[in-house]
Amino acid sequence: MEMTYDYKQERRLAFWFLVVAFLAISVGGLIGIFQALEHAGINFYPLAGLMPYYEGLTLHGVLNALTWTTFFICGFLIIATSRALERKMSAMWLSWVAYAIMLAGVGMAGYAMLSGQASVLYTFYVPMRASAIHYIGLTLVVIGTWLHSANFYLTWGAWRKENPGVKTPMAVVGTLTTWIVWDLATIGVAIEMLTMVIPWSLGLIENTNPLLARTLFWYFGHPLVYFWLLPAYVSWYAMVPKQAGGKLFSDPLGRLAFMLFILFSVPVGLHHQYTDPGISSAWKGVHGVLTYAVAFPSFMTAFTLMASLEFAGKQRGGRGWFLWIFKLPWGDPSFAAQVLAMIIFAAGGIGGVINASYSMNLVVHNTTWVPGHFHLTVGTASTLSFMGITYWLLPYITKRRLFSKGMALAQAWTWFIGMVLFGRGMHWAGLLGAPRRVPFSQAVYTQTLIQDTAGRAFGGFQTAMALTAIGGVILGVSGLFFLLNVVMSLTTKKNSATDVDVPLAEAVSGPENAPAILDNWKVWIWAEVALIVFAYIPTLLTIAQVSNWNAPGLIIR
Ligand code: HAS
Repeated sequence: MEMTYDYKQERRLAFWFLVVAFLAISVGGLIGIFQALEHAGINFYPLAGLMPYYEGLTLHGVLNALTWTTFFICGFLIIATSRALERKMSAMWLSWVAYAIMLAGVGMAGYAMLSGQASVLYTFYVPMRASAIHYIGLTLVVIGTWLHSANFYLTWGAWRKENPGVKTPMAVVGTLTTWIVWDLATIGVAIEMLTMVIPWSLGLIENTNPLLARTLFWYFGHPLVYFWLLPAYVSWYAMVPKQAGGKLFSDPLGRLAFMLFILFSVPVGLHHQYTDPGISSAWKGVHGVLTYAVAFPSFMTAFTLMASLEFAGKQRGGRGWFLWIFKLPWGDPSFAAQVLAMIIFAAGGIGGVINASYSMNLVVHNTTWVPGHFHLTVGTASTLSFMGITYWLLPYITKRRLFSKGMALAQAWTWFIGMVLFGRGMHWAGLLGAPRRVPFSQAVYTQTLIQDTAGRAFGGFQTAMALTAIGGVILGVSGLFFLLNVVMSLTTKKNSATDVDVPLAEAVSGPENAPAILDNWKVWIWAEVALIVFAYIPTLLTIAQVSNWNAPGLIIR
């Protein structure tokens, strides 16, 4: 019965998840253009009678980094899983409840941000204070994702019973890894919200403990980045090789990479806190070493993907060391977007490895280098991949064909070019010492502190910022192509794309070659729990001794 299952329920829910994702990136992306221009001294905020800078920056981060990603991931993974397992999801009602809770949460946070009550940026560091509505809204989003993830575990459990001895398909290995990493990571932010931030914002407790809050946040915050990345890896491993016209080079290597993400994604958060007082350098060093460990599965991924692409290029008649690249299906926007995302990720990932160095981090921390890094990673490796996925996912879900392939291709390339310029500008300015999260055209601080020899404001990094702004505008054009294509696709004829399927790839070396331990989830999860306890408990005990709950609130406008 399963082969004929039409996935209608899953497609319907995925559609509604995607609607929220698209709305979020529309508003969040538009504000991004203002951010980029502002850095080059063209300040639209007062001109357009818009919101204050930090309100804009908060909306930009929460809508793009938190909302677009999370809602897209929830929608995409439900399709990837049900189709790869060739069965319906076990508890769709749970996912619908999750969706309703998440929607209410985003609505609350959106209201708080748009009414100027939550200009605390996407990391909501205390003692900056927002309305309780914001924190409760964000917490509801997380609770919703827990329920949604439960549906995946239940479905996989049921599938396993029906298919004893069969290895979990690659798309589902990646999906379960995503949820395991996420569910373990969100424990940190849930504790921060429920025991400190929400009671404080409601006036039930007077003070907060900023060091403890930051540590709990980054316990969550770094695995959060793998929550953004792993769904792109689901597509890169399980789908792109097929789109390329070939096969995945090695299924066992892919499985090993995902298992290593389970093991190492969480116990690395202190690399965001190298400059924080009250945490021992030794433990920061341990997290630094573990960060190099978590980069390792991405290096393996680079190797496996390159081999898979070469296999496909040669299958298509390509020859030589490099010429096969031109034989790849560059005319397919879904493929092009994702491979361009990979190329950018190679640079973004190396930037991450630089950040992870305890000594190099001191040069780049809190400079525009860091937003440069994360626009190459979450802003491209994930986002451009998700856009590429949209080009087959939307037709699959709606059965309406993509409005314009040409526009989609132009979108992929403009994103790539825009991000090369933007990323170059932000990294460069950061190396010159430009601080992040500062409105350059307004800040007295930067204008007096950093001047060029002629005494001009923010001297030294104008050229870098001009590049950033030009890149930002090109990204804006790309975003417009994307959204226009999505909206127009929704108006194309019903049933004009009934033949679109989820592109699931086979492997040259298949799952039968993978050792059983790579499908033994308990081992990896328990090993991760042990590593988390080892890497965090001593630091949390020290923080309990050296820091106090003594910081009242501070409201930013
Ligand atoms: Fe990061 C800060 C370290 C990956 C996101 N990171 C951030 C922040 C964000 C973020 C949002 O150690 C800022 C948070 C804030 O607001 O303060 N990051 C790393 C490391 C990695 C890494 C070691 N980051 C990511 C990913 C993100 C992300 C992924 C989002 C999705 N990051 C840091 C550190 C900081 C940090 C410090 C703190 C900085 C500070 O001081 O504040 C690694 O996981 C990266 C490994 C990746 C690679 C690349 C592999 C390449 C692949 C593509 C191959 C290409 C092919 C194409 C095959 C080694 C897989 C071939 C093409 C053909 C045509 C043939």
